[in-house]
Amino acid sequence: METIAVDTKPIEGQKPGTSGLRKKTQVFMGRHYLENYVQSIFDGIGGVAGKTLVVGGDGRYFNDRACQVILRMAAANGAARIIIGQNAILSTPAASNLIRKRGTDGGLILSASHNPGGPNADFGLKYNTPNGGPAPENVTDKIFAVTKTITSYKILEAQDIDLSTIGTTRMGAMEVEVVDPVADYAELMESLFDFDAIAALLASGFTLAFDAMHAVTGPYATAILEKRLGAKPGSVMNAVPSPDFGGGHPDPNPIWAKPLVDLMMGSDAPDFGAASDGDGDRNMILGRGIYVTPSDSLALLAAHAPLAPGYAAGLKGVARSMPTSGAVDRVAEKRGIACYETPTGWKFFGNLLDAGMATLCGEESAGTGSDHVREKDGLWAVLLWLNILAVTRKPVAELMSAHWAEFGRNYYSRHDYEDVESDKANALFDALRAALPGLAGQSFGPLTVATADEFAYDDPVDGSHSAAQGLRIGFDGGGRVVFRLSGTGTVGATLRVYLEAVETDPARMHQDAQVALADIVNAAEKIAGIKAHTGRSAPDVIT
Ligand code: VG1
Ligand code: CO
Repeated sequence: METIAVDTKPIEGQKPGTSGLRKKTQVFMGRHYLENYVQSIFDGIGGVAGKTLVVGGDGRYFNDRACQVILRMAAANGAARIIIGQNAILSTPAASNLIRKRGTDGGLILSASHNPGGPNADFGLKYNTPNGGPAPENVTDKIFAVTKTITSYKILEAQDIDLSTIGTTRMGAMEVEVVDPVADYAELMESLFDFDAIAALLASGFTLAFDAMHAVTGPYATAILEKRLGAKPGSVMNAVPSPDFGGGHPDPNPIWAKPLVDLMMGSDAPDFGAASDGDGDRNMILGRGIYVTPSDSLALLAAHAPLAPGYAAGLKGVARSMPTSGAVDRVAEKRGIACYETPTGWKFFGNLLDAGMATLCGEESAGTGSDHVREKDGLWAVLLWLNILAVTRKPVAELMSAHWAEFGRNYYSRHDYEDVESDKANALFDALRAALPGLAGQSFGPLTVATADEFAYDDPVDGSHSAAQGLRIGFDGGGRVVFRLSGTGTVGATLRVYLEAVETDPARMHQDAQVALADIVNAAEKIAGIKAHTGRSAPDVIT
């Protein structure tokens, strides 16, 4: 086997966005593109000679081919060992766990998460650092810099490795260890939750439906929920991962997981419903007849987490991304624990978790997690919910009502405008940014602006500064609208409008969210001129 250096040119790179690099699959499959990006990662982290890396992905189209390329390049670059999931499969939280448990020099995760998969859909790749978390900006900046100057990459001339058989083989001088993708993760879950209590709940006739959305959590959920905890066979739906996720978007929200939502709202609804995304790091939670918003889920989990053995000592603190509702803030306030507000993207939670300042973290986009790994974790959230349900033996709807009665309710919704022409989206932001200083005190319908600013974050641990993280406008009474551009899309710009209204009157806590948010929606339109700028009359996706 011979290492060859291939001459190449800088790639039409992209500053890694919210989470790694996402591009059309055809771009990643294009001549030298994947290779250039992998070499840029290796060079950006100071080389991989003598290092051990975890590698795996969500099973989408090109996942297997890309992993073989990564193996040959890691070998050519002198890596000592690669730990890879069987058939190149690892959910994002399982990869994070392996990096931590095995003390590796980080890992490469192949996924475009909730983006669709297939030859004409999306692909993605990201590097996670030795703490198991997505690389922070100082690392992604270095990788990005290499993409602009790269002139060659190294690759071993070798045949594909058999990734279907568990065990250790070699590629050149590099060891390749193929591991069961589920085993270590399942063991971690069992160390955090009272599996006996959950099994007893399920044995008592409690029913659940878990929609794996044809994505990576299928094997994990089947092994843990059905085989280990005794949920009825078939409780896990769409359990076999497919390269194009059955043609859908593996995005666990009421739009893309509509069949599950319909089931949970119907007369035959099981007691509990959940769904997960492409790479297994996000979750949607439902009870019979109720959809729990991700922000509410985070707040409820924060309030009840000590019921689970892994959190019995209480929470050191909680953290949420800025656009996530303030529901968890009030739990933190009442419990007397710290609450941090970070920019969107899990990488910003890493330092807080490493420093022991926060135990639970969450995002409005259905990401919830804790200090057990350094990624958000869909199945973990489901198991924590089940642990809480097993202890309280109360229906989801009753738990939520009691939560709102105690803490107040934050009505919440996100309106997405997808594939907007970038110049139009930028024009909207430029105009809105310019208007921000004059907004305070102005009224829009019944709402008066209290504060208006552009969110920036100073990391309390390493002092790093992240600017331009979203435009936010707060109204008297606690309502809020946030405008942000997505960092994970692959075509045009996605405008996200985050809407929130606070309700403390128990008589008004059971309205439809879109109705409760109507004044905020109207104010958002008046303030930003979304229709005039984008030409759109309504959002593409409402969650
Ligand atoms: C979206 C979500 C964000 C999440 C990110 C990655 O980012 O809003 O909360 O962290 O996806 O999630 P953006 O920039 O498009 O708003 V995942 O499950 O793709 O790893
Ligand atoms: Co994801």
